[in-house]
Amino acid sequence: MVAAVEDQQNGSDIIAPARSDWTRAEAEALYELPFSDLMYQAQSIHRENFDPNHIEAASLLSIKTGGCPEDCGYFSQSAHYDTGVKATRLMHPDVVVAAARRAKDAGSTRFCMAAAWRSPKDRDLDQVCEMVSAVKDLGMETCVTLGMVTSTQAARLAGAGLDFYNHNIDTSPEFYSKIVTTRTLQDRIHTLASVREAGIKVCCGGIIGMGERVEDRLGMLVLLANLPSHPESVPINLWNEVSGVPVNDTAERPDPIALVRLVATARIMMPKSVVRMSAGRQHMTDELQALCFLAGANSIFIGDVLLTTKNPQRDRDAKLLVRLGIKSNLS
Ligand code: SAM
Ligand code: DTB
Repeated sequence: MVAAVEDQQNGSDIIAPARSDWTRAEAEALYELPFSDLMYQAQSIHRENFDPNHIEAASLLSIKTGGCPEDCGYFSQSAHYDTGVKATRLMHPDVVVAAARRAKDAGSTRFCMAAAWRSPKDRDLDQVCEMVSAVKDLGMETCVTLGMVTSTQAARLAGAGLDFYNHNIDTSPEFYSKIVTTRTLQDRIHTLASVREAGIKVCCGGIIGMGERVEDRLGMLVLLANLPSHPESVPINLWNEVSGVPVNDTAERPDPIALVRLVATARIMMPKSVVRMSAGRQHMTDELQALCFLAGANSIFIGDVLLTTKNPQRDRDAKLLVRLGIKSNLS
């Protein structure tokens, strides 16, 4: 067993420096610890870095839906597949700001605006910058996901006051090309570097439940944890079913305990990152969510829909957080 992991398993001496030199073997050794040891370490590291009784509530809005030219085998908005999702134009900034205000009133502190683009056109970016500034003026943190951006575009978003850019690596380097065929993992990493260079915080994670192996899930965590800086936000999405896309043929709902192990491993490998239980929570029991929070997840999306798929009802989330004594802006 890897020495650092062995030290941690032996008990009290928890080490939590932010490292960027994780090996797959170390990630696997953590993941395979006896459940109780893994949870103890994850919870200890979580407490060193965060209030364990607080969860961030974020909201999502699809500001431009459907017709995406990219071929991502999981995506309801890809123009390559007939999923029944209707394509729309970019929303007017006033409509976006009204939605952000409702999200804030419902308890969200972060507002994420998503557009189904391969990359934004400059004239679209003007409108997105206007949205970012206006949402920021409401006192919310802002996040956008617009596909690939150049350094110049990232600098413009930073100038508008953007806090976070969401751009996921989605899965392991080995599994990536089985899911996404129109852009490489290197393209993704290039955009992440442009966003960083502009001084915007990075939101980067992936999906589980597409038919990948546990090794792929851990490979994804190793790639995230070995980026030049850890992403400030790490969304973990459980694949939400979409009919008409290829992932339907390979998808397999992960064992709930395997999900908790993955969250705990992410918490240990990226001690200061906010780990979000992103898509797929409507398939999770309250007990499973509670275990994920105990393992170190500390962010959720609230609201009845994500982009095109369902999310738990706000009331169910509010009740669960109250039952767990977790503070958020929901109740
Ligand atoms: N065009 C943007 C881009 O290139 O990043 C946005 C893509 S999508 C809205 C953002 C992320 O949501 C994806 O990278 C994927 O991780 C997640 N996602 C998309 N569809 C999903 C689904 N059906 N279930 C779970 N996660 C999903
Ligand atoms: C992320 O990692 N998850 C969010 C956000 N980034 C943009 C998107 C989830 C989408 C779930 C599928 C849908 O509703 O269409």
